[in-house]
Amino acid sequence: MSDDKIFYITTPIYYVNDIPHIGHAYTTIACDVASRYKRMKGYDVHFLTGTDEHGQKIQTAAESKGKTPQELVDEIHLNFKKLWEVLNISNDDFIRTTEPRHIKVVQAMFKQLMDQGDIYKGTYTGYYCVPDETYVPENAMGPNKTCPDCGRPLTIMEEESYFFRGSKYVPELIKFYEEHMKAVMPKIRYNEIMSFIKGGVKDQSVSRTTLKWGIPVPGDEKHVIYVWFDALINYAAAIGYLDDPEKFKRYWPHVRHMVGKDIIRFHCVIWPLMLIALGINLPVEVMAHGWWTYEGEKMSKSRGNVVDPFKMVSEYGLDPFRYFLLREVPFGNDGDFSELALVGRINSDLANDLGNLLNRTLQMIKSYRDGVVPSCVNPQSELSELSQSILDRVDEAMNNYAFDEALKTIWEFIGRSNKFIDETMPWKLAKDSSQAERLNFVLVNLYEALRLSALLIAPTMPGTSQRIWAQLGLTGNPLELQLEEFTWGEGSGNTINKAEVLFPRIDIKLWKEQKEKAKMDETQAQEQKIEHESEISIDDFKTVEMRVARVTHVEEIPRSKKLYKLEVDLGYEKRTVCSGIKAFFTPEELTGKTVILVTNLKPVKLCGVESNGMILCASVKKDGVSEQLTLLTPEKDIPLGSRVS
Ligand code: ME8
Repeated sequence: MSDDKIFYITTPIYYVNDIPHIGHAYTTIACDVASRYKRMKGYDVHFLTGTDEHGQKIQTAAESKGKTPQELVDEIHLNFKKLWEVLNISNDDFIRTTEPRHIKVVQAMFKQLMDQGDIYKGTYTGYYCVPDETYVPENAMGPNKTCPDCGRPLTIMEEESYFFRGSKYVPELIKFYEEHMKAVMPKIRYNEIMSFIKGGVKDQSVSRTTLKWGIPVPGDEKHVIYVWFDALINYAAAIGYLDDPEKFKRYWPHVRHMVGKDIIRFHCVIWPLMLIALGINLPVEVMAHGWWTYEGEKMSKSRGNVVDPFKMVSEYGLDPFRYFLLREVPFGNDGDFSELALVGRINSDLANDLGNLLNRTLQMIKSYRDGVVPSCVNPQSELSELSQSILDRVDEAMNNYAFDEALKTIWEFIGRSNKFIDETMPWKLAKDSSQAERLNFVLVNLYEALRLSALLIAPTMPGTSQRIWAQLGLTGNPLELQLEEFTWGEGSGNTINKAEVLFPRIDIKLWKEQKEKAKMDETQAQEQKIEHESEISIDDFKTVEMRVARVTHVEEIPRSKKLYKLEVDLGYEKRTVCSGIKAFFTPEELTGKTVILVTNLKPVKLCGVESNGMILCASVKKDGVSEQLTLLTPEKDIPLGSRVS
């Protein structure tokens, strides 16, 4: 295999302080499609993804969940692994920045830069965005000293810090970009980066003393390495920068980073400056994609409109979701995610164009030729001719990460093939025995068009490609074949399998009704959730006396379906209370439980029993009736009668 046929592609490594969302899915699917395509073009592909597990955000998220950062990352990184499984991602490796193989490379690189004088100690003062973990230059701040990216208020920070002398290498970086105009794509991002660099790049602060959760600076454990310095190195660490120089030598010269447009400065300025300083050559390409909004609005957790890829896949199927993400928006542009647009594409592109071509062709081969693909004297046609230029155009588009163009081109071929059926009218040919050869020719061409379409869609829709392949009566996995080896006409003699519907059409009217109903149910649920009581003062609250008590005895009340009669011990006195929790506990389960009792409620008579207090429970109610219920109990042992406040 020639050296040119090596393709090393990386996704950003994702922060594990959050659940995976459509942005993560998008980059990773794009890398997956590029990788699968290159494999089908005979490349030695290495596809890396992973998780970014250090830094303030993780530390804060762990604290808020009452876990150690390590516990949190061990748990949450699995969400990403699970998503890649669900999305059928063919990554060759998954790196976590908490792995020793990563940590040791980060420390080695830091040390090398320190030893050669490119990392030095200083003091840093600046406006800092805590959630984004980045200092914001004064000229880039938003109104009222807010973060230009997330809009949250900035904090002034001063700390001792190590600095990376990146400024020294700026002229070299400018020269590199002048000579490599495609090293940052698309063009708009290249221009953005060039003007940013030419505006001046300061030395970067690359350590923190304000947090603990990070990789220690070698020889100065008071500092941890800044999370971006740490994270970027994953790309080199994963392919054996220290441990496997052969592997590193093989893949590194061919590395391509795929990222969102928001993180290009890290990838196209800081990272290359680090690499120049370390004496490592620069990435071949950094490809930046745009951002998704949802139905016209910015996605955010507070709006509750973040698209959940797991949900999309379970509602619409995996391949339609993958297809939609790459077909809908030119890669590099921002895009709007709309479920209606997704449904539209399922019905038109997938069910109608692709599904019909397959169905009609298989039906005809079955009816007219007993399910066996006939032979014909010369299978060359306008379709076979078109197929050549389609392959070339798809290749060009894929080399430019123009996934939408590649798919449009494939669908042009599918559309042309459907038209070929209408023009040649095989149903007429079948009625005239003198047209048998012509009919063979038509059927062979349609079969070949499908065989090629299945191969071409395989990187984007691996499962669908495999299903078409099986229906065409072909064995093996189209993804393991080489596009170059495809020869028009080789399918003659194959026996097809039963035709099955690839993508059932979605009834838009019904779909809209169901969506409306689901929305109403959700709104109702929300409304139920936010039924608040009116505001009270702390003094009002203090009038409620609550104490720790133990349930010592439980009896049924013959006249009541809901109530138990409970004896409770407050340490200083015993009481009888009635509680409507019969549906949730047996008397045995309750006896011995430590509970919280409201002790100054006016006594009431319930089903003939006087109740002297109320046991606190948390419950989920529907239409006023508890569906789930749990007792509140103290977290640790504490004497009976202790006051709750
Ligand atoms: O930035 N549409 O991780 P991350 C499209 N750990 N893409 C989106 C998006 C949206 N609405 N929202 C986010 C990090 N993204 C760092 C990377 S790499 C050495 C370290 C994209 O989990 C965003 O553009 O915050 C970015 O490429 C990716 O999700 C990861 O974001």
